[in-house]
Amino acid sequence: MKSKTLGQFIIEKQADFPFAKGELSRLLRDIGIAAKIVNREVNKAGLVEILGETGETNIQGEKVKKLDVFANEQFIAALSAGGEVCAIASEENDEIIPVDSAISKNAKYVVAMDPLDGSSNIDVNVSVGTIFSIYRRTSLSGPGTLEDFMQRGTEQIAAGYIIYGSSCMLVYTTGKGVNGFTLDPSIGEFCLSHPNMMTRKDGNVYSVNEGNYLHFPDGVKKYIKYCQEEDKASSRPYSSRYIGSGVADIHRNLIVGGIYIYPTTTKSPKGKLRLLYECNPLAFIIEQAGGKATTGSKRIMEIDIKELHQRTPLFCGSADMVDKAMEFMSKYSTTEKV
Ligand code: AHM
Ligand code: MG
Repeated sequence: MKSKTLGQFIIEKQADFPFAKGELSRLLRDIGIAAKIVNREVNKAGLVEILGETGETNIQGEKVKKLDVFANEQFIAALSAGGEVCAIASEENDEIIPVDSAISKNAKYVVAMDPLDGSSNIDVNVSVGTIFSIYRRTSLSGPGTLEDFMQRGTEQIAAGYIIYGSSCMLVYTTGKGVNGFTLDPSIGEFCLSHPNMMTRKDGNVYSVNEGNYLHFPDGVKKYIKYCQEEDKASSRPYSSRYIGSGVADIHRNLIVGGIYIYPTTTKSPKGKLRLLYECNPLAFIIEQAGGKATTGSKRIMEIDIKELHQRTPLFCGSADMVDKAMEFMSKYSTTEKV
């Protein structure tokens, strides 16, 4: 028997929201459609020279777009045309994009996204991803405003990511567990392949860019050394795995157990990753899968947001591993709390 498609699953789950009129379902469906288009382009990237600089012309005489620009445009187009969104925030755009059209007049939601995460991997045939986060608008009507995005991660209505990997997967949560769908290219549908994803309480993979070691807070340095120590009882040394695409690293750790850390560095004293469209959605998913996501001292989803592109350090993954890393942070990096 064929497994459930994303569309079937979304319709079935609508019963979980007795007062909802189907807008969120339609919004998730719109995201699924844009994801398929982006996946198609990612798959043929090397063939059509889409990797060239923005502004060049390809063999069809079309303007060549960089993949991240292409992905941004696809998601904006799908979300604007769907009519459920009154504003979009994107890593690619300095300001929010208000959606002002007849069909979005009664839109209840805003979407924050990183349309193509893992930019250093785009040109080298390594997994990249899309991250999205959905909030209910706080403004009353008309196109959405910046204020609509100034909500804590705990207010997210849904969040998810798409990983363009050896297969394409869409993973999302609406706060009732995490479900993963794999794109079946033969029918062009996302099919439920990973129902009720739960991460391990403990793991033995750590993911951090150790090239920045000298610039890490002492707590992180000591934790990395702890990961490398020999200790049979706790299966150490742990394995180090770092792809450099946050979605891919976190997806792997979600499945096998592990910790992902992007701490502050002397170069990025506030961390590198963005709270609104990278850390909050990933944190929502990880928590829903039984894991933890913190700054090293505080829960990510409870951070007050003051700027659209606000950065934060991120420690996330298996709960016991995050607790241990936080223990090291509080012992050795008390002055570096964010
Ligand atoms: P990006 O949004 O510019 O792609 O930056 C986010 C990415 C994450 O996907 C990844 O985990 C991290 O940055 C890698 O950074 P670094 O190359 O500094 O290790
Ligand atoms: Mg990113």
